Amino acid sequence: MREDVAGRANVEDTPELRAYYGELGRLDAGALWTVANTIEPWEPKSASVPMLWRYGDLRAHVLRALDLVTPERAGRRVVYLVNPGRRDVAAAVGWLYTGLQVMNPGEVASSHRHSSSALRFIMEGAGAYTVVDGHRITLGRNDFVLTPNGTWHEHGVAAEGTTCIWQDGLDIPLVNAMEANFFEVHPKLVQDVGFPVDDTSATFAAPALRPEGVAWGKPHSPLLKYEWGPTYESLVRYAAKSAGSPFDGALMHYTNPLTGGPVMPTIGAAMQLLRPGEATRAHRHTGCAVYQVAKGHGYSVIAGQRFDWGERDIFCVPSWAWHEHANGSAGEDACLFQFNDLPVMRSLGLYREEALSDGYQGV
Ligand code: 1HN
Repeated sequence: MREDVAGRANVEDTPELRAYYGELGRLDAGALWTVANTIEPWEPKSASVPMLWRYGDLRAHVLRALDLVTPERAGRRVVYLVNPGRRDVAAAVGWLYTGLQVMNPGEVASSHRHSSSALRFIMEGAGAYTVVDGHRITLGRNDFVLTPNGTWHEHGVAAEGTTCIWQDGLDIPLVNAMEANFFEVHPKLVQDVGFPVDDTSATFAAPALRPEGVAWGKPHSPLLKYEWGPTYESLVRYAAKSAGSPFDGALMHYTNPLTGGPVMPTIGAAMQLLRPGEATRAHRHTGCAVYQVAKGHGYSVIAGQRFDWGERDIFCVPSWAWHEHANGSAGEDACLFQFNDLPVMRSLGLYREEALSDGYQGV
């Protein structure tokens, strides 16, 4: 504590002051100097703690929900992940929510829309699909799909598919904190599909090509699905020709193809590739992220704590926590998917980043 610094509160405790604080409290008021050092920390102090959720621990429990509840009764058949420091707001880290949703072939959850933005990252199974504002999107392993705020959406698994598990990511805690959340159920329960299947991919996923005559005024990406195949291929090509980032290896942000900006106004996402044996240097920044291991195994050091991860494990990095990542294999690359609140940090002018001078943290 540096309470004796000029400009920081440093007031003695006296019976007279204590009585004064009591009087202010009865008027629903308070003396700023009693809280100033707490509400104005020297630097961000995340209430979230670094966490790793092992898929091996969670998977059987996620599958058990299939027998316990129907999507109709549960609304969403989801096991959500809780940060011990953020239980009160149901966040996995910061103001971000995440959960694992499971569905059997032939099941569909009813259509709805809400003010929070959402995404899915497909973990296992075949035949999953999402319908977003009349666009039906087919989904495979490691595909990433958007359900931007305000869009009607529902998810299901085709009758000829297999049991599917995917990760949901939402900014629900953020939108609730902003007291701006609305939720509506679609009048039809399942919306009509109004476009050819996967039309947004055919229109907007061509590499560095922009279709003629497209008018798009919405704040989110018009491309709703980012497939694993081309994403991985792009990362491999990039990693072969560029050193990438000293802190992240070969990392590429998923973007709105029309603007180059983030996929949604409040949630950004990226996939990074760590080359065989690669260990990145430590940095920290404002903004937090939820990661899922899309490929390989390795470890991350987060705020001085080592977390060993394997495929499908989920971990989080709180705001302003030092972090570095390492591929645990000398022969295979490792890939980390992440979603984050960086668009919020950047658009509000709150983004700040710092490298650790020693390069690597002690554990
Ligand atoms: C939601 O709409 C979905 O659409 C999943 O599948 C999880 C968690 C909180 C609020 C809305 C979905 C959600 C959610």
